[in-house]
Amino acid sequence: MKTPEEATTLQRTVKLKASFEDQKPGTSGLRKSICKFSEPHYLESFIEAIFQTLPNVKGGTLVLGGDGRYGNEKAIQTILKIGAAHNLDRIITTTNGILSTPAASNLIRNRKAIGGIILSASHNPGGPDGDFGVKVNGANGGPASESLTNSIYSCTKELNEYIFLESPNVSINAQGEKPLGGMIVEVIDGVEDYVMLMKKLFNFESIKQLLNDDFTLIFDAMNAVTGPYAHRLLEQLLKAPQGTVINGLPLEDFGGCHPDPNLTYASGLAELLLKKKKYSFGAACDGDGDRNMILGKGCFVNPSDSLAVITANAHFIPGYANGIKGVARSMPTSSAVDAVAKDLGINCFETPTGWKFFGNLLDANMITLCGEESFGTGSNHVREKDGLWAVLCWLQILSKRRLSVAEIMKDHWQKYGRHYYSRHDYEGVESNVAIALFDRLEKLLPTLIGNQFAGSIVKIADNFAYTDPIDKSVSKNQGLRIILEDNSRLIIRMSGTGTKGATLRVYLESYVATGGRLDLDPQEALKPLINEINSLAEIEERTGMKKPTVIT
Ligand code: VG1
Ligand code: CO
Repeated sequence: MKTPEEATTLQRTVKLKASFEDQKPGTSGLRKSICKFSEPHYLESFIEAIFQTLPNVKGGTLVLGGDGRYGNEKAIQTILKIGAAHNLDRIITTTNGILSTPAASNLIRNRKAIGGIILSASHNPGGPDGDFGVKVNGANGGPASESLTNSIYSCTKELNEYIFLESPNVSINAQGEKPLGGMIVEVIDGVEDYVMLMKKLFNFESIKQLLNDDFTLIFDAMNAVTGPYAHRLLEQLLKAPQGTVINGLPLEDFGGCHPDPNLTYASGLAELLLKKKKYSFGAACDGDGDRNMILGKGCFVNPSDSLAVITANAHFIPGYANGIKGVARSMPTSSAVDAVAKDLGINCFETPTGWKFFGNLLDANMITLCGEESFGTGSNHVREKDGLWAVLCWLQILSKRRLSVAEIMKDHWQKYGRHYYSRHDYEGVESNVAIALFDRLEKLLPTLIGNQFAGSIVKIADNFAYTDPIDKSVSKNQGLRIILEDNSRLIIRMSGTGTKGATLRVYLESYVATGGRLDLDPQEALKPLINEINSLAEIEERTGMKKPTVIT
């Protein structure tokens, strides 16, 4: 390897100036097909824009890793060389570049880094035909704010060249410190710090006891990043039997699967718990480890309910035993947690979709727990949602309450009433079809107010806008909502993370108070809303799809 004096910083002229034009505003980073990322200078240009925009790059420390998908190590090498040319003091990466999103968030915070780059397209498929992504996190450990994201995007439009250090690759298959030009590449074990954090929050002894008793557990890492974390936490430290963690080796193509922990893409696990009723508890995480799905024997826990249950039972978890400051949920997430917050006498904030909107509330210590309907749950321990943390929350609650998951849910609904909830996703819709459907519906909204809708009357019909309580920034266009007098809610948004055509998401919620029917199938309970929105928005007519691609 060349010494700093010998190493040369090269400049390369960028030829793909306009290639980020179709970047969807609002996403904290870039998520595209691997094919797009393979275009010459594409990744390099985006990384250059990050280093030109992120504050304090010169002399700073950056955290870098990914979910192990196809292209992970190659991208790490590219970023190391561009980072060295930008005079970073240090890049902390992990052995073979494996680092989950919540673990990255923790490292950024622990090591006082200027931020991090996480190579992941989250729950999107990987491999040579799959997707790749670059997520940018700020110094608080959370996804880049909208303003930082927009500045990076603007920078890509102005770029004429990028710089990198000409040097051989740095070996990252073993821990240690290696110089790269004037920069240090520090390779660490990506699991260690995260495990230490979990030990601070949870009582491992009581979970161990639960697992020792008549309680069976299965965890599906979906061939993605959580494998090494789950092996260490569940099997080595909590002494769950070997084999508890399935699909525990991160694979470049996730074994050809779609690493999205929901009833469609984790159907094997769902079948084991829901149909075969084989285990007391089952869980899965997504590609980069920030999402979670919780299952009990014969019982699927809706993510919105999961947030509500964790909030109502937080006092059983040592890390939260002193009480919680407040909670937040994304707008399309059901109001189940609102009912718990009301009971606890704490604030409940409603934010737009995307974890970045929780950042300011967490930093200001206004909330302790937060979550999204899209299988995301988390707390102030990091600034990302955290899949394995949610699994440990449930195990801790179960270890104290000694009820089954189904009994916990029943008990919860008996106390707070039930927020029946479902999300219908229409994937791969032609973009202009989706846009036309959306625009037409938006224009119709004002005419709905005061009128009959699915057996109730429309109270609010608008496009959700959010004013951040801390920095007062306004985020408009966050989803169409129709709220009825009986507190039913219907939301329609377009996905910002899909990479093929447009994905239309329809969120449905209706509330049944204690005393009403609490044991219905959600699709049955929501039938009137489903029918009404389908005909109002002309979903089948316009998309040609008879049913949604994914029903949660
Ligand atoms: C989806 C979810 C959203 C989540 C985002 C990132 O976004 O709906 O709740 O924050 O993915 O999750 P969209 O725009 O496709 O609906 V992940 O696991 O990529 O960090
Ligand atoms: Co994810």
